[in-house]
Amino acid sequence: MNVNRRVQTLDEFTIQQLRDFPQATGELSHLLRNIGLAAKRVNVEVNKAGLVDILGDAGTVNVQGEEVKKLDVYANDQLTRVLQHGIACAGIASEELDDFVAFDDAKSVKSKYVCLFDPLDGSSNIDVNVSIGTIFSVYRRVTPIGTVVTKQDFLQPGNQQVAAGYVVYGSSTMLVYATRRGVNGFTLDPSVGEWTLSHPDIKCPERGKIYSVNHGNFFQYDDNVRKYINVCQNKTKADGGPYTQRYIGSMVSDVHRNLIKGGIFMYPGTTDRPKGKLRLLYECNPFAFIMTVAGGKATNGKIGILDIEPTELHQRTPLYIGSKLMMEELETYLAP
Ligand code: AHM
Ligand code: MG
Repeated sequence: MNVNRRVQTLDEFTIQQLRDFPQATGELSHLLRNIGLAAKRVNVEVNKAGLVDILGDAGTVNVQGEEVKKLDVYANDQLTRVLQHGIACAGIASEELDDFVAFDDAKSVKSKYVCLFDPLDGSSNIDVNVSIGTIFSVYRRVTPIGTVVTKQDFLQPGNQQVAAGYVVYGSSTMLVYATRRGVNGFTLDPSVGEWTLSHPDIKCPERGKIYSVNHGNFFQYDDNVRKYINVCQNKTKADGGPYTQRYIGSMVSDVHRNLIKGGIFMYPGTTDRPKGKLRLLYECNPFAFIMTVAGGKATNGKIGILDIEPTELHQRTPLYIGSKLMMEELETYLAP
């Protein structure tokens, strides 16, 4: 039997990290483990999505007599539930919910973290079998431990994140998370249901050849963005090109690919939506944190995404994110 002893599970990896930091309490590892558990449950349902006509539509009752939930509602419930029943999370905010949820039981109020997430991003792609994902971010609460969390705990700038990550439900299912110490990727081994370290210490290449943007909106972008897109289209071998355009329309997959291969992803403001589409707290901040730890950059075109002071839970922002040197070139067009 070929036993590969170097393969580490998510639990082994986080325990190893704890050993290196004896002052750590293990709460963050616990929280990540809970998110990993919720993601495994979501993965099972995402894999059954194509059977919806057989198993029952959302809102109907399936053959087992259970009510069938929309997948994004299911994902939201799973994440909320595991975090509420865990010992490390004092409250959550979700793209799926209008307001944050404070966990007010005796255990939760003593927890030091809050978690924000987009439970199932890109869910409009489910019907056509395109990869979708879960995005999350973790902050240390700013209100005193022992009290019920308030909105203040959730409206923190991205540079205060303790950890952030995502799960991509793709040709394989992967969980990638970052702390200030690095970005690591774990692939779900379906035979044993374990997250297995497959992409240790991910670094985003300083330069890549991919640019990702919704070209359908081209004439709604401002002149500077259009000029930069033209630059991408006209790259030659001599200046690092030619570039290739890749846009799935599922942010987790688009940014994941660019993180690994090098590239740039843009969701600029449009005439209809000057602040773009993507949400600062649930989508942009976590990816900006991951990309920054991996050596890349993320801005709204004026300032770093991580430096934006949030004022609302669901605020949107233009987003430009990717390889460091490509971002630096883009910035010369955005702020000439
Ligand atoms: P959602 O949160 O409603 O799923 O929308 C977010 C998704 C992102 O995954 C993706 O990058 C973007 O919407 C695509 O938008 P568009 O179709 O406008 O290009
Ligand atoms: Mg989303």
